[in-house]
Amino acid sequence: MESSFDSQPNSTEKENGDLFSKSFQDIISTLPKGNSWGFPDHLLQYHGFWHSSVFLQGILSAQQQFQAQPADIILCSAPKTGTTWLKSLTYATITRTSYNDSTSPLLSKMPHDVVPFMELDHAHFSTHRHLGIPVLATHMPYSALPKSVTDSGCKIVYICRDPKDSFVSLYLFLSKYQKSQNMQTFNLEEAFEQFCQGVCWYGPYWDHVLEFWTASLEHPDKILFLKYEEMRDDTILYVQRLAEFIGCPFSSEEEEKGVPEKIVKMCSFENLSNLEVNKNGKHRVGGAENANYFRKGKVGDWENWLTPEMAARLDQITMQKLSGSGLTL
Ligand code: PAP
Repeated sequence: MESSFDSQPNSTEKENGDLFSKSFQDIISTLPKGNSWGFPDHLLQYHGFWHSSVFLQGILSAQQQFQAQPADIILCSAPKTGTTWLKSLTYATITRTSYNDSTSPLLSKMPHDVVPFMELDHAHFSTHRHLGIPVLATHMPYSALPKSVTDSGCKIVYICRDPKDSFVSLYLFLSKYQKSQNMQTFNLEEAFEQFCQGVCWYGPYWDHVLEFWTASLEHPDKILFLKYEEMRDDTILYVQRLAEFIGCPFSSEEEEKGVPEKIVKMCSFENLSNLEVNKNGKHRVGGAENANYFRKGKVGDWENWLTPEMAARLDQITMQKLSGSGLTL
């Protein structure tokens, strides 16, 4: 299957890109700056959410140029909430008539390399849609999604996770990356403080979750809202729901043959994290090691990193922020 990652801009796209860069510089110079957890560039606050300048540029560009199609499926999430897993499950589900659990591209490619990331892969050259499959992913908040996504009525799948585990996962991912680049790592307590204040990539975390939660209540036929912990508990059930939601339910013959079980097994943490590509490969964007996207895959690993006081503080913020929403995390 062809991917669009190699796409090069044509000259008009390049000119548009140069003009865009100029107006982007004008915009970012006016934005509030926030702590960047030890990285050289400040996070920037745009319409209530914090972003690195690279991702913000991708967001603004996607808002201007990305044309969603009604058949698109957009996988949405805040960072470190189960994106890699959701990508693999959706990809395996949607391609199951072309591949099986011994021929799937997921066996030789990292999930991030089979499902493009809107902010980076499609923001600038959104006309290049040689995807083969209509699945894309983004970390954008609901309110930042390109208008064509909501207008086209395409399906959105959102995954969220206990903020304690998301924070720990994010902190350890970034520290590992910083070490690999010989950068000084950021202190856990300081990062925790920033996270609590909402200053983290695509944060405040709770606002990200709440926007999608509210939208999913308003448009249950268009937005499927998933929780990492519930999916860990009964992955087969949720893969069946996912398949139905995206319009390719498993037939009774497939169920009898155990197709959902095979997909779940292929996409399990144990299986994916032991594949050569995910053990020793590097992620195409920024050269992060693929292994860094597969750390533990457990529910409740925060217990090994946060003090009871830190956990209580995050729980308290979560309760306050989600109060009255009908959502618990
Ligand atoms: P991203 O935002 O950078 O794409 P994302 O995939 O959302 O990251 O989150 C990574 C977390 O998902 C890691 O959690 P941990 O740090 O607590 O271990 C990672 O281990 C976990 N993960 C990756 N693949 C799977 C999988 N197949 N099943 C369950 N969890 C997974």
